[in-house]
Amino acid sequence: MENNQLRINGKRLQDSLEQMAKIGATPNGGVQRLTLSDEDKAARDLFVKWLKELDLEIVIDELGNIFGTRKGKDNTLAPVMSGSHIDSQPKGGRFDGILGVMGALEVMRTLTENSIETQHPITIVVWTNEEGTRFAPAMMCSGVWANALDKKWIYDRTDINGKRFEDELIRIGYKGDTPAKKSDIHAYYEYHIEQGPVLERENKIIGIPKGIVCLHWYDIYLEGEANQVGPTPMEGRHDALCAAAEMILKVNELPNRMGGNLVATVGEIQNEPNSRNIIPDKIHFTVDIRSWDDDLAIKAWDLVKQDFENIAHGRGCPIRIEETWRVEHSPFNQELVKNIADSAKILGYPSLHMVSGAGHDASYMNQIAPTAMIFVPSIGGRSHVEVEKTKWEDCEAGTNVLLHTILKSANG
Ligand code: HGY
Ligand code: MN
Ligand code: MN
Repeated sequence: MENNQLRINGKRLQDSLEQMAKIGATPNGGVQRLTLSDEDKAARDLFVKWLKELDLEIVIDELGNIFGTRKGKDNTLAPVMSGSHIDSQPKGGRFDGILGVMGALEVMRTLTENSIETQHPITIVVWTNEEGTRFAPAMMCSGVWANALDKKWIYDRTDINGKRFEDELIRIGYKGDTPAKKSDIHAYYEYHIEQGPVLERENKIIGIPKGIVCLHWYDIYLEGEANQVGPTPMEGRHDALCAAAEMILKVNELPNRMGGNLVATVGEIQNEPNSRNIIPDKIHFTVDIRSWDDDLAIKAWDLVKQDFENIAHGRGCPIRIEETWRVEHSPFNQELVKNIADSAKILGYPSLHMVSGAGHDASYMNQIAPTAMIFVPSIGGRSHVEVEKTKWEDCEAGTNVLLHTILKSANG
């Protein structure tokens, strides 16, 4: 069969996604596969089993990144790489991350069953801890692999229960010996759900991001003065939760104040002692700021940081600020973007150029290799929720685009 007649097996893709969705399944149809949890391990074990069935050369590195390589005609050439992540948000969706992994696996299966040989080798990858929800920051292990984050710092990161990243990696048996060090990559393609409303609104099937926005993460700690809520007069209180409340609204007002293309969110908060009859005295909350314009995001942070200092001072609640993580915006490789657009056109799928508001491992891969992404629509624009859903025919369409785009790059 001519290569351009090739199509993936949509039923097999759906079946693999449905098997993965059973691992960490939540009551309302989502998944919870937090990084380095037992559910993450179970999904990794199943993925490795499927790699073995394809006779791929499997490598697990010291951060638990999993690589499966299919030989090419010339194995001195750098591989074409494709993949994403298996970990999910708490009560997350059944497509985020795993679609890109199952899509790349389906491409490997299709090439193998049709005995297609490619010039370059092809590598499928699962990156550890893309979400950054249990262990911050996000895109952690592609970040180390791309030499942008420090392994030691990552190993010592702890979750809310004080569990260390490295200890959890060892516990699930995925701390490999191979150094987590970048190697030469001919092209990196990541296939992912859009996680937003644009493709559905514009009635398109394939999204072709020109790149990913910058992501800036901060952690804020406030000290107040706990006391009995009854006898303590309102005057002179140091209520840490009220200080946080004022700060959180300042974050929400930021995009309007900056007048530019920027989003700002407080997603996580811990309040202690969290008892209805004690004035709160210990708060931690997170700030997430994103924009295509890195400077605008930094200006926004400088502005709201000043607000935080003023509010903390006014309420007598000392503040500690951690500038936890920043990854620059990532404009993708134009040639790879064109490859995707050409594949969508040949396959007859309507496509749309756009920007990714969600972060992906492609943010770091773009710093070290030619990189681009393929999106398919999220129904209702919903993601990071149990109702996250993409039509099976769109999953199939996106995987066919991935197949032909990889073939194009793998045959030079
Ligand atoms: O935060 C993000 O956009 C990604 O889900 N880690
Ligand atoms: Mn994702
Ligand atoms: Mn996600």
